[in-house]
Formats: sequence, C-alpha cells, structure tokens
Amino acid sequence: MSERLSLQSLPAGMKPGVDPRELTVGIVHLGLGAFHRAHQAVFTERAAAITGETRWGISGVSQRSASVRDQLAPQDSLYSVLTRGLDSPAIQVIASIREVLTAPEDPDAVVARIADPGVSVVTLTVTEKGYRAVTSGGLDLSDPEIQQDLAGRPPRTVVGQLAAGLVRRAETGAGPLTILSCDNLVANGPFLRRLMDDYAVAGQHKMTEQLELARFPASMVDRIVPATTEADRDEAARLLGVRDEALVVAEPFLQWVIEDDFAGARPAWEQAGAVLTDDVAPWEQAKLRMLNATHSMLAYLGGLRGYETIAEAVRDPELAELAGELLAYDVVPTLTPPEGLDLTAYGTSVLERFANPALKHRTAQVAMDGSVKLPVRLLGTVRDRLAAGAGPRFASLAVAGWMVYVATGKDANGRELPLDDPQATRLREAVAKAGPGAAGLVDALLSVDTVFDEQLAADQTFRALLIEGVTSLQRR
Ligand code: CS2
Repeated sequence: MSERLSLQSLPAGMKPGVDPRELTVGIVHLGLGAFHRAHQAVFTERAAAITGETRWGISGVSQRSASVRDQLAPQDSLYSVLTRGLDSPAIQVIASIREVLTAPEDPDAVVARIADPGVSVVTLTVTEKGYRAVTSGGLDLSDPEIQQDLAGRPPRTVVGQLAAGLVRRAETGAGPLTILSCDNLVANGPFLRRLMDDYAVAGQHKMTEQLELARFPASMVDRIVPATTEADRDEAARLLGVRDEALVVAEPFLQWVIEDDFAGARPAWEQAGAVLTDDVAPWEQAKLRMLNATHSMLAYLGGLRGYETIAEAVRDPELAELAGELLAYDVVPTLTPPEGLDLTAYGTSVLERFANPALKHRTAQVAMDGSVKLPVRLLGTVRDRLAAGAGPRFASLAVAGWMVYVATGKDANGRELPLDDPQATRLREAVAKAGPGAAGLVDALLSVDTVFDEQLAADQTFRALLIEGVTSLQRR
C-alpha cells in the first residue's frame, strides 16, 4: 500500500477532532519527538474540538534532524496515534500540528515564530540533556553550543532560541509569553527560568522586561511512548487504510498536571482532561520518583539480564519484587502525596502499565542518558533516605545497575548494551581508570561529579550499598 495519509486521502470515519485548515498557530513546541505528538498535541486537539477555538494550532520545532518534517510534510502535517492496551489497538488521526520547523536549517524562522504576536505559549519536550544544565541546576556556560549562541549566531540551543524569541517579541509588540517545560525534571518550570536568567546575565541581554513578564509554570507529563517500529506502521496502515510515516505509538494512559500560572491566553486544556493546579510539585515528585525511578531500575537490571523490553523485565518475578521494594521501602517514605492520590495504588498501577505486553518499550530506550536521568529519578530519594538515617538499598541497587550496565556493556547472553549518553566519553574514561573489584568501579563512577555531588560521593552508607549492589550484579 503506497497512498499516504493526507487531507485528501483521509478515510471517512478517521476525521481528526478539528479541521486543520481552520487552525492558526498559537503555540510553538520545541522538541517535536514522538512524546509531544502522543501527549500535548493530543490534549491540544481535544481542547480545540471541545471549545471550537481555532487559535491553538501548533508550530512544531525539530531540534536536530529534518526527519519529522520529511514525514509530516507530504501528509499535510497529519499523523496518527496508535494506542496499544490490553484490548485491540485503536487509532486516531491528530491535526493540531500546523507547521514543522527544523531548527538547524532555519534558526531564524524559529525565533520569528516565538516572536509571533499570535503565539502566547511555548511548550518544550527537549529531554533532560536538551537543557544544557549543570548538576547543581544552572546553565552550563562551558557548553560550546551555549557559548556560540551567546556570541550572537542564529541560536541553536533551546535557551538561546527562547532568549532570542523574547528579545524579538519586544520588537514585534507581542504580549508576555508563557514557557511551559514538559520534561521529566524536578520543578521543570523554575529550573528553566533559572537557565534563562543565567543566559541573560552571561549575554547581557536586553530582554530583562520580556523575561520578567514571562511565566514558567511547572508541569508533570505522563504517557509511555515507545519508539515506533515498522510493524507498528504496518498495523496502522491496516487500521487506517492509508500509510502514515509519522505514526506514534502509546499506551492508553494519559496524564498532564499543569501549574496554573500563565502570562496570557492558553488553550482550555482542562476541558481535555488536564489538571490545572496551584502546586504541581507533589504530582511531579511522585511521578519521577515512582514511575521513572522503577522504569530506570527495570531498564538496567532487565537489560543486564538480557530482556529486550520493559514488559519482559517486569514480568520477571525477582525484578518485579525489587521494583515493588524500591517503591515501598525507599521512595514512598520520602513523598507527600498530592490530594486524591493513593501512593500504594499508584505504584501498583505503574507496574501494571509497564507489564503491557503490546507496548514493545525497549529497555535500551529507557536506559539511555542515564547520567542526566539518575539525578532526577533516583538520587533525590537516596539523599532524603540518607538524611533520615535510613539505608536506601533498592535505590542504590538501581544506581549499581546503571554502573554495571555502563561498565560491562554486555548483557547476560553476551549481547551488546550500547552506552547512549551525553557523557559517554567521560563515563568510559572513568571506568577505564577504575581500580580493582566492585569498590574500584563504584569509586570511579562516584567521582563523576556531573552526576554525583561531593556530599553524596563521600557518603559511606551509599558507597557501601553501591558496592553490595555491584557485587551481587557482577556475581550473576
Ligand atoms: C522513560 C520515560 O524513557 C524513559 O526514561 O522513563 O520516557 C517514561 O516512559 C515517561 O516519563 C512516562 O510518562
């Protein structure tokens, strides 16, 4: 089958919730990956369908390659979401993306769009590493890309794009902007605001007023979105009747909690099921420390055992037990649940979602970028438990799993475990210089100060638990 999904070929019964030709661009989204297309773009379309508002079309920005643009362009920017749950898969065409920009090819177009007076919200899913921050939280001013943006080239970094967009907004007379981070980071809104402040100070930018007026609400996002495979595209073609090269796959579960702190107009996302609240922190902490932490634990321990997918890993009774223990003994005691959330029930539901056999979410996909994920997902729990005088055994085992994964690069069957990480070189160097035994490896990796701060690296309880964990994993 060769006919592509497009407005023309759209099969009857597959109509999106809105007519894309009626939408104007009101949102710029930085980081047009699968996650955005399966999450914020879906909420935005639903809200538009319910309210009839036509001003919230999305201009999506690919930060690296042109592949998403090349997939979407011949399809009038239409794509579909294939939902895989326990029942038969369902498919839905989404029309909220109205334009795709490729930042490296046309950095000025990105700045111009951010400065468009019709745009009042910029959303971001650029992953942990996309922010170019240091472990302690501020902007990494030693990053060469940041330095080049500061020197005044058309910006390529996210912070540079936003800063240039704010400067230009003062010229276009656009109103104040809301910048909404949707990445898995602690207090993602304030975190990004600090990076912007650092950039403004370093660059002596004249954007102070626009920056002061801008709002940076925090948000918690949740939906499991594995990488799309050829088999998914074939299945989608059967369900749709036409071929969709921009297909994304997701679990049925979908959640978005947003701090209600906007500088100007925003879509009525609450009509589409998002929760607008004064305080996102308890939601975000529960999600990062429970879902993302067990995800990472299963990715490393499961990957080492030779499991290709998270579903296989969590179906291993020993690993399921360890994930449950991580939640019950280490994580839950550190949390204050948001009103209405039962943490025990939430933990159970998270592990059930992981076990979804229809989602082929690869352990290698979750394992990537560990150096920037661990601090967010696991090390806060470790710190809190140590401060309470407790030994975070299971959280330490998860970190030990990462250490062994990084060091051995092979699973139990001798298959390669690729190290896909922005700090891969530094990690490899640390491992190469490690002293003998489990203690040697633990000390070598604890000395990577972009992952572990000085206090944590010097903690003897943590060190002993890591050595115990690495020893038990290496014995297997
Ligand atoms: C995962 C997340 O890849 C990963 O590191 O833990 O992408 C996870 O699937 C999402 O945060 C779920 O909302």
